[in-house]
Amino acid sequence: RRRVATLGETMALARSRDIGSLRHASDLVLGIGGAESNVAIALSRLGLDAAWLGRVGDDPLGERVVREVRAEGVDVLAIVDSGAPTGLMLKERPRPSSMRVLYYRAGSAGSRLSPADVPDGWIERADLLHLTGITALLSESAREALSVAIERARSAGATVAFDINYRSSLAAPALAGPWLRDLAERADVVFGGPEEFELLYPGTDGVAACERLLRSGPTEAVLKRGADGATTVLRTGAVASPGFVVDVVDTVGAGDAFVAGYLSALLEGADVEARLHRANVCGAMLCMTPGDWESSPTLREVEQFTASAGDPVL
Ligand code: KDG
Repeated sequence: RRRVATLGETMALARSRDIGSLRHASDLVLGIGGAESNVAIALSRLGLDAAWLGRVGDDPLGERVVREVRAEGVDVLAIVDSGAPTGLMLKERPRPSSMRVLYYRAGSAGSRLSPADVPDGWIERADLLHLTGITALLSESAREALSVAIERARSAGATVAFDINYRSSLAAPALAGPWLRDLAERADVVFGGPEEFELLYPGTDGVAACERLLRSGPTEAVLKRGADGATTVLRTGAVASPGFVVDVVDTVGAGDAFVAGYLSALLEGADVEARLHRANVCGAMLCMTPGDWESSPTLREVEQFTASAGDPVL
């Protein structure tokens, strides 16, 4: 089985069941979420060996993060940091169809990730290293950890995937743009929405920004357009694939499921069309329930969805 390694912050996640402001909500559901562990869980469900590394606080929420990710079959390397708490994310549902995310993560254990946290051999054993821009914006040491991880993966001959995953609440575009661009240019496969590729190369639109990126190192830029599907831009041209119409409950985490679908197919040696198809299925299925990773499908569920995807009620 192919192995994917990923590192980043996973937080406790409390989401409101009620519709309306958290000012009045009384019913919170506790879970966990983090872009990189969402991808690791999704990959594990799709039959790959997935490993996640991150810092958690020495507290019950940190224990919950570790338990939950491990329970999904992910090889977890958690560094317990007694000097800072596990980060927390709240999800508010202002209206039935909208979701608002609030972070309580400044100075969290997860943000204190550093290059020395990653043991010898941990990255070197992987066929693919997956990183996201969220971690890059958490702190200077976390950014440095990603930079060193890329260097190590490249010298071990592993493929490097990077999801730009820009969160404006973590850093302003003027700061984040150059940091994320530097990491993206050192990856092989880069994922992002049109605005995220434009953040790397201001003044260029989605596909043009992808083409610009491909001149700086990566061989594959995957443009995510949500329900409108996705396009992979290669040096030889672009391949587009349509999305699926589903009843959307919560889109948070759909990008991570999409990435996992794409990478799992890539590691199986599938062609670009098949990678995009599986990615779109995984992204669509993730939108159908409230959690950030819970409805990430297994291969069998991908097949079942594909078989019934023509059905407009899906
Ligand atoms: O991509 C989904 C993630 O954004 C979510 O699960 C939580 O990692 C997270 C973040 O930083 O927002």
